[in-house]
Amino acid sequence: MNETCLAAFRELMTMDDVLILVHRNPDGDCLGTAFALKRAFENLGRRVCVAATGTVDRNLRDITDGAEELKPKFLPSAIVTVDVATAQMLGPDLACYADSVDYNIDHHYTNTEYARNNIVFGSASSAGEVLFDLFSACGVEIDDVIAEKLYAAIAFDTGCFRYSNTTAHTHWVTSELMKYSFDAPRVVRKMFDVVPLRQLKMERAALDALHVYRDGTVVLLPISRKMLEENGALDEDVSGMVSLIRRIEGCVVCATLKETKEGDVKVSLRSADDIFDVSAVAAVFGGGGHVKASGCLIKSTMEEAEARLLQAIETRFLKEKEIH
Ligand SMILES: [Mn+2]
Repeated sequence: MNETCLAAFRELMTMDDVLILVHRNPDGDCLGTAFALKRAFENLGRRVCVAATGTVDRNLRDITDGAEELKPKFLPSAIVTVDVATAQMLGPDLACYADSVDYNIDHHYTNTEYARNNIVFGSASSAGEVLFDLFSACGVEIDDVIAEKLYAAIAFDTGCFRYSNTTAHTHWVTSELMKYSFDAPRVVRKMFDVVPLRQLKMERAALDALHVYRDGTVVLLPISRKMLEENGALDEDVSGMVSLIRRIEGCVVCATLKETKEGDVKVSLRSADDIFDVSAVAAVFGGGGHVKASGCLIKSTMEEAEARLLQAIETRFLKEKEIH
């Protein structure tokens, strides 16, 4: 943590009427981090609110204290983003704030530093881990509620401490958080394990439609609106499906291609290990993320999106061959 970042964070913690923004289609990390920061401001008697484009998935609503929609509630005097790599990631509902972000707290090494103050630590597992370090360094008091939200954030982005972004420091932070009083197994179970029956049925249908390429090293899963409708599934039911296909033996790169309500294709990319950088593939389509987990939006039909994605993956394979 360098002094410039700490000074910026200390300045943020003096603010009132704070608007905390997260990325579109919010995940457990951005929500856990945002609601931990919100609680810290509330403990100081400040007015604060969290806003997002899109709805909160059912399995993340414990973090948002039940809220399904997060809308700005007042004219802010300070705007802070958490876990937002680029201003575009704010999505259409929050695009009006894109040029006026005061503080940007993040852990994506692809962060474009679009704010007045950029507090970015690319080596951290999660935005939650960054916020814990900032709270500790600046003496912001942590309570049981903050500890639970930060735990949720870190557990989410590390896939319950299984991904390679989990470091010794991540475990140390988690160990500090677990000294507080909250039900950690429940947090994890709510986020990862509990699913409605329709989701399992949807998964069965999706697995029947897998597309396997390059001797099983590339696995693509197209999810059409028709497939969702036939199984009575919601968009949120398929948001974690890319992790399911990533488990397939021999798979190096995998992706889900989900047809959106608007008719575009939302792509979630994963690689099984560090030898393939999926963020480079996502970047071809204006997306981004991490080496092993990235996403992008392709404005085309499903068939065309799959063909273009496959081409980009092929090109990247050749590039990776040069590197390794
Ligand atoms: Mn994150």
